[in-house]
Amino acid sequence: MPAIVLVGAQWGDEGKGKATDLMGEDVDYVVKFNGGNNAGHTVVIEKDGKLEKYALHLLPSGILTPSVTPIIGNGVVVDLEVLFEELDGLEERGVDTSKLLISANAHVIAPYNRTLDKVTERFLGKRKIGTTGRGIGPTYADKMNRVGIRIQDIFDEGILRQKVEAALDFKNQVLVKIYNTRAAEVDRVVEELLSYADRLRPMVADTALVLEQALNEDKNVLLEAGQATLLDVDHGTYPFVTSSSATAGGACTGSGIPPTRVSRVIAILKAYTTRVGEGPFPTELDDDNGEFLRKTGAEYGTTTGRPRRCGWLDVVIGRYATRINGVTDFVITKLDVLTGLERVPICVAYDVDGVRHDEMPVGQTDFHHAQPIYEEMPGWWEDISGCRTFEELPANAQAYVLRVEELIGARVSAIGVGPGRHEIIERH
Ligand code: 2SA
Ligand code: GDP
Ligand code: MG
Repeated sequence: MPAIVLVGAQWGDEGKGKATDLMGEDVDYVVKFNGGNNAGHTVVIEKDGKLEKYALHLLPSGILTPSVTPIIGNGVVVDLEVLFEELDGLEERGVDTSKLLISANAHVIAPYNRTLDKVTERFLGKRKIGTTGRGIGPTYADKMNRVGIRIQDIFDEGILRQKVEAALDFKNQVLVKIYNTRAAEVDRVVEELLSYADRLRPMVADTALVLEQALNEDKNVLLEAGQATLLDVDHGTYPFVTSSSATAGGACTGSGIPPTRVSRVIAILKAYTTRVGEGPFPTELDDDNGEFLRKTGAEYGTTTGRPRRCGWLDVVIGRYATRINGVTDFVITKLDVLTGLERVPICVAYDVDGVRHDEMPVGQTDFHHAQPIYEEMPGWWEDISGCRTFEELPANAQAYVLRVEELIGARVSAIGVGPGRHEIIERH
């Protein structure tokens, strides 16, 4: 059985967690392949007639489904303190987390990289990226610089010490001389990381091999992205991006599954657009409509609680996501949030200094200047949260989805009409 990849089409928070959780019922393995605890996936589950909300940061959303084996792939950066906090939190709520596997090659977010992330942002001032401050960027920088600490290093004190020394050699000069903060002490860092070794050991595996064997046994594997297409370090709005590969290509490098094994790429597209942190956002709304989307859609960061910037749907981005990820089908989420609007604008192209662009501009400067060109669709007022078939949706909501489908150039296989696990319309 081939693998399925699930990615975000915009700037994140499209509802990937809910989509993964829903698919969890049909898959055997859910693999997180990029990012770390900068991600925030909210999953709402009905348990004994009550709605229960789970906010996951580092762990794959599939951990909430008992039959799933959740995997943290080699492309992920792991904050060990957060890992065990999150596992303890879930165990306390009765979730069995014993099946979790972690790649021996995943990198560890060392405490000094959390510090560096925060002080660098402060140092950048107006030029900051608006990171989540979790140490993600500095940890990926260490990985590329070949001074990173990997999960497997935690089990060899001698190697760990050498690596921490190598990493801190230069960093401490930066911390002290440039950022005017305290130096990190090798002994302290080593001691902290070693303290996790015993609990970590049984979870660590050659996860690429585990997945190869699973695929050979016809198991279903879902590769779940953190962040999204426009936050991808190569294909996003650089430098206002995260530091990992959040697009479909990253699913292979971040898990060790070869491209020939992937048969389907699902992209999650929110019915409007949000962004957290700095960077260009052509359809951003600084008016009552923006406030309406933020309030109705509860658009606040799952990890940091930051209010998300909100704007209308941008299908130039949708088309770009289709192309970069090779999307086979889209899940449109939060269609219910658009209920009650007189007209629903869709950005179909950009005006860049008087020139029309139907595709993402080649240069980032042009993207910063892009003015949205809108097409307006008639709105609907009916509560759609109870709809379970496409035909039950009001005619104007159906027309909106069909127009988006036409504009993004890929099939819409499901539509989210509420946060709950089963508030979804599947189209066959
Ligand atoms: P980082 O911390 O180095 O990855 O930040 C770099 C940029 O990536 C953005 N980013 C995100 N954008 C949306 N959602 C994210 N996850 C959380 C959530 C965010 C939160 O799901 O709500 O709670 O604030 C996420 N993670 C990273 C970030 O805003 C920077 O623009
Ligand atoms: P992720 O990072 O892509 O997993 O998304 P987040 O969990 O950060 O943000 C998506 C939010 O939207 C969560 O609070 C979900 O519970 C919620 N959500 C997901 N799908 C829907 C939907 O169809 N309708 C509504 N109203 N909320 C949804
Ligand atoms: Mg999120």
